[in-house]
Amino acid sequence: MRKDQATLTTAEKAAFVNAVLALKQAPSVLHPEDRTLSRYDDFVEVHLNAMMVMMNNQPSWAHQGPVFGPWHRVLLRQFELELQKIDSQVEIPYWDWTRADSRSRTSSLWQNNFLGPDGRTSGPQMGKVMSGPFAFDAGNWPIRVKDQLADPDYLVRRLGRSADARALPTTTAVNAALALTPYDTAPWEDSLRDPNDRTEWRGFRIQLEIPLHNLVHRWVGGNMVDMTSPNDPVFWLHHCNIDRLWAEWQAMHPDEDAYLPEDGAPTGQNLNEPMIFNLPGERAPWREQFTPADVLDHRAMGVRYDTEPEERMARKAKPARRERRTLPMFVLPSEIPALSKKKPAKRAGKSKLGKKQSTKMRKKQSRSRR
Ligand code: CU1
Ligand code: CU1
Repeated sequence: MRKDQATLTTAEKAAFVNAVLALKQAPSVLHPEDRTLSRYDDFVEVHLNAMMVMMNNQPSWAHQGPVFGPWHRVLLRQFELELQKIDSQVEIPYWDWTRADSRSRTSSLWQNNFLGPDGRTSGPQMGKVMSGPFAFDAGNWPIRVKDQLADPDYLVRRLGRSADARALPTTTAVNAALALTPYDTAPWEDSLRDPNDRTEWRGFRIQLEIPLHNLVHRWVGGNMVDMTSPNDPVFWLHHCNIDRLWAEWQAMHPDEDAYLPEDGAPTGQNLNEPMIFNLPGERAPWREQFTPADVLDHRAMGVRYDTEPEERMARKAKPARRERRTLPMFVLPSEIPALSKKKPAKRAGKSKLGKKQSTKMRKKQSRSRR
């Protein structure tokens, strides 16, 4: 089950970090001939390619259109499956940036036992992350896939220091987005929308991607504002939260189409068309193909969030803590009914009829839960 990063134990944090570091050592599938590139770098490259097409005035495979939700859901799940090949217990935690304890540049997320801190705030190599597992100088996190060849080899962060992103999105903003329907609206490409026509910008996906998701990329800054943003491992925790919010929206609006459109969107963005993860003729990052329709039910993909009603219910159903009773000192078996041979006295109200009724009620309850 995917959990809130703020609730992870030290051991869970270490397991996640270690799996990520191991993936940065694993051989690349996209470029098996290049020993400097890793399986982790494959994911960075896929994201870079998905954004790069926009430079040629073509729709992104993943952004500024309806496919934003399902495309990142696939990327996230494929990444998680890679981590689980290394450590089967690891799941991607989500970063709920609306939580009071998760909104500052000194939150537990940014400590050296997790993702490491903000970058340098002055001097040469501004923004360079100097400590933690992903600091360049620690030796395990060279940046290999870059937007520009001249970009630094080290991880860069500027937490909350960009003038246009001083604060992370609020609960109010999240709730406002979650209330919006439908999932997305025509013309299905943000670049084709009239910037002055509000009715063209009212879908949930637009509000999720632009004010919420984009603001978080900007707040982190550095590598997170590049096309190669997955170079900062916080990318996965951020997108895990975005994915969780999409799932929450689906649960809140069961009568809405979980995804739109069926057709009329750019190639790879229609409900039953395979999404795009590589250029034609180039190596695919994984064998399977996925349409948006394939990934609308995250639970069918093996993904659970600790905030889902089903998971909350399962936790509640666990036996409650027992009330402590006072036992005599040096208690003897005869003083404990379960240990004595005497049959326990029948208690009032536990007649056969009562039992039947309660079973019936339980059945009814479990049925309505589905
Ligand atoms: Cu993205
Ligand atoms: Cu993103």
